[in-house]
Amino acid sequence: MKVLGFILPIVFLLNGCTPTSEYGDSLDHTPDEEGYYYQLITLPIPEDVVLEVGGLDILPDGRPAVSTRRGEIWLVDDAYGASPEPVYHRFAHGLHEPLGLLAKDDAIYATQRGELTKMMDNDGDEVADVYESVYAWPLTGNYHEYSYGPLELPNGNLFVSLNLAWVGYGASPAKWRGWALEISPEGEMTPMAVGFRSPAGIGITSNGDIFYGENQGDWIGSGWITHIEAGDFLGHPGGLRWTEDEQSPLKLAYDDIPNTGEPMFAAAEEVEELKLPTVWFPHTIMGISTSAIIEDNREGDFGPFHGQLFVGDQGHSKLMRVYLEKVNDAYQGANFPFYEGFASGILRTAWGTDNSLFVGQTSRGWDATGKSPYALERLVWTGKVPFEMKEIHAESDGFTIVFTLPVDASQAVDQSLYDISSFTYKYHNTYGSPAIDIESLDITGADVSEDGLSVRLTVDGLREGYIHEIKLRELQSSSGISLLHDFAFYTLNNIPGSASNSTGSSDEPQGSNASGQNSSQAKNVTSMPESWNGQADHELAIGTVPGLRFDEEFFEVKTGSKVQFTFNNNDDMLHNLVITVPGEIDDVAESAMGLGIRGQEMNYVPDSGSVLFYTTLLEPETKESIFFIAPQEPGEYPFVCTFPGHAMTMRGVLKVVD
Ligand SMILES: [Cu+2]
Repeated sequence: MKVLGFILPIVFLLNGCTPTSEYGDSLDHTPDEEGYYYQLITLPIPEDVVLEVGGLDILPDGRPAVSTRRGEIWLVDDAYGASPEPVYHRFAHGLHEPLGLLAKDDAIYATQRGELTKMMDNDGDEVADVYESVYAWPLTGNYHEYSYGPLELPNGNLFVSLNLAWVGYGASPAKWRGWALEISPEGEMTPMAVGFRSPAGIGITSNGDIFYGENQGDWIGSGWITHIEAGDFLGHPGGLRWTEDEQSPLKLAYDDIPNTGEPMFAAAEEVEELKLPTVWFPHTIMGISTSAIIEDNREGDFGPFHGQLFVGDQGHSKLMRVYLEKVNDAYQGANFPFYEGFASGILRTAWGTDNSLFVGQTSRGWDATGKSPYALERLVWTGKVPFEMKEIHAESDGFTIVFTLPVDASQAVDQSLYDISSFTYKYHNTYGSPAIDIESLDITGADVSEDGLSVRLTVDGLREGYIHEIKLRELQSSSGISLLHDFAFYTLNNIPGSASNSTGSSDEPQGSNASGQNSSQAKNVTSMPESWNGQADHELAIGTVPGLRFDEEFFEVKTGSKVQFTFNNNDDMLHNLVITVPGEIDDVAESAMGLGIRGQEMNYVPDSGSVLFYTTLLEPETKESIFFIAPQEPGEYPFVCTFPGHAMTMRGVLKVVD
């Protein structure tokens, strides 16, 4: 067995240089190139080894173990150093396209198409003697029935993910296609989650959180990574045919999934089990085929991104970087370009014992920008810190961008430096989706922190559920280095604070209304105007009763009188109360529905001249009083709750009389 420590000094001696400059190739690059910060080293592969990498892990002694699409497992000696001359040693063969590999407890596990297999070398010759079936699942022979894993879970069980078959669309002709399975070392299987299309990239963080990468296809508008939890439905309904099995953790049917082309977040409002992507990878911009996911747990020895994820792309032969944060108890975050120019299509990554990143590649069956048919490479940090957007944090009214180096504050305060727009994708059974519903946002502020490491952007028009593209122009660090990558995408599943925004505070925008009849009156005045001298002419009170109804459906007030109208939401769901122009109640309710994702932030009150007065959207067990002058025109003014689904029953009449 080769010991790493004996190899490196020889290399240094030959090169006549110090360890820090061993990877001296960054001198061939300028600071505006990725290669200045990270050096890519290609490991030679002998002609008689077809190393179409399907699985990759690092043995405790530091050697990479590689499974190949042709069914072999190779152990690689002498894989380190700046100019490695690796020696390949075949550990196993005859496997059925093993697309994942795990070294654990003196054994090597691999996921074949139809089986999780444990291999052991009992006689010490580093060739597998025992091939043990841990758990097997059926196959039909469809070419697209790829199987991935295993990951080791914190409880010691193993996690595998199974592609759908492809029959012109994603389908699950054999059991558990489109599912993730948890398998104990003793071979006990528990189906964990469903909704996968092509979950080739899976990774687990040091917290034990599992993420998978999805590829554009039917139901999948663009690539993404998603945090998987037991019982999730991840988005492709092909695997739902097996939810009737008694082991299934959820009961959801294909026909429960709306195939309307509405965005996924809209579908998720109907389908509780539907898990939204944690971070979208916009097609062609952030790759075209999401693959390997690995956490940077290198404590700074791979650069300034500890705790973030690196995500591979097979078709574009590149790595992206992901910053995650939790908002409303769910992960979301931003992705950034990281490094491109790998030799072939990236499928697998693993940390070397020297904190370099091994990258296993193949482009068979799926063309890649890297033109080698297969490759094994290492990415090594040169010790130089690139000027990058390191993190993006969502705020209630914008974003905070954290940089790796202090910014030039005189530039960074210029709002015109930033462009933000938001968009989403269609969720439907056709292949992929264009970006839809694209809107630019107005930047209203750019404040630089005292240390220069972050910029707080305030914007108008954040849209919950949407992907937000954040572009910068010409920004330099305080030391004059240009940004290495000047764009990122933030997946804004939740706007911080949005869950509590709707409780009835009185700081709603006031007075911007287009109602001809009451153009001088604000529509949501929640404290008594001073001119009333503490006295309303009418004090109306309303609550709710079961069956989606108000507890009073008729009130009478005098024209031009001072009205205090108190809505006590004593129900267990959200409601509002909207007073409308006669004859317009149905139009107002319909416009409220049309607000889509923006509805809640707008209290489901459309910006319409037909709305006279309204309460905000009230949480259960909260109340709000609104104050207004009754119309001068006698008539029957309907009121209604415009929360989606309530307008047909939650309505009443405010009669205005002379
Ligand atoms: Cu309601």
